[in-house]
Amino acid sequence: MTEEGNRPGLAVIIVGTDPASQVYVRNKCKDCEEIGVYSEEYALPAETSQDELCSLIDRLNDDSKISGILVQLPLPKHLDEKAVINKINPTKDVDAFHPSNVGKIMIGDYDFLPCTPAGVMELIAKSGTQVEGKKCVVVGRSNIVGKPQAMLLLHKNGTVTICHSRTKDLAQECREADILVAAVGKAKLITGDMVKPGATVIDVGMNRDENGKLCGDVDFESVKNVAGAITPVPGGVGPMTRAILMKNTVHAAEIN
Ligand code: L34
Repeated sequence: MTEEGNRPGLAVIIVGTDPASQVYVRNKCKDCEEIGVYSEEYALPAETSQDELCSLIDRLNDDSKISGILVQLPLPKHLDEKAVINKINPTKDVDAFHPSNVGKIMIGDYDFLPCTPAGVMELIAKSGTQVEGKKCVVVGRSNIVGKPQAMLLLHKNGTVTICHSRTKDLAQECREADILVAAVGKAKLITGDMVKPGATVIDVGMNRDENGKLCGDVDFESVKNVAGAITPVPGGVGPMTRAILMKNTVHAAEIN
């Protein structure tokens, strides 16, 4: 694509100095370098105003070097996340967070899939697990992971349950899952006694445990002996999320 004058380019915007977000953004830019994607990183101060952020997005929407635009979330509280996402040209929305892309995913007719849920589907497929007809339980209902995750599993003909903080008996719901996706953000919430023997367990969590160590929503030590397949944290869904981002960026260059 570069030789043909259509080198993919990604703009990554980070507002503020959250150390975890800084690591994720740095990794994304490194990934670009590794595969020959042009990248621009915008590290904006925490005090950045809505107008300043929106004018930057306007400028990137019009910049032909930039095929994908990613605004790292969460944003500082004074910024309106929805309005910011709405500003991104949907054909450059490599996160697939824009309402028009979310709607397209709902009807199964899309340009991009959101990076984390699509990465999870890839991990499930590569583990050799068929989704069709299986009981799939997604724990968590965020717009970024839980909801789109459930939709992608449904598209593959899974029978999908979404659990959340008001679910009556989480352990029982989880025990029925052939495929269990944990995306709540609570360290080691899912323990071995909550998992069906042989189940495929995907851990989307990115938490710190009591010793400050990176850990997922799944208690890996107790679940690994019960599950048929399990992803670790780190080294599981996170790197896969970044791989899908690269795929989406290349696709964005094709459609822009
Ligand atoms: N706009 N905001 C936007 N898009 C996204 O797709 C994200 N997300 C989530 C947070 N905010 C976002 C990410 O990129 C979470 N996330 C993400 C991506 C990659 C990794 C973690 C979170 C990752 O590479 N994790 C490494 C460990 C990194 C470390 O050492 O801290 C891993 O091996 O899991």
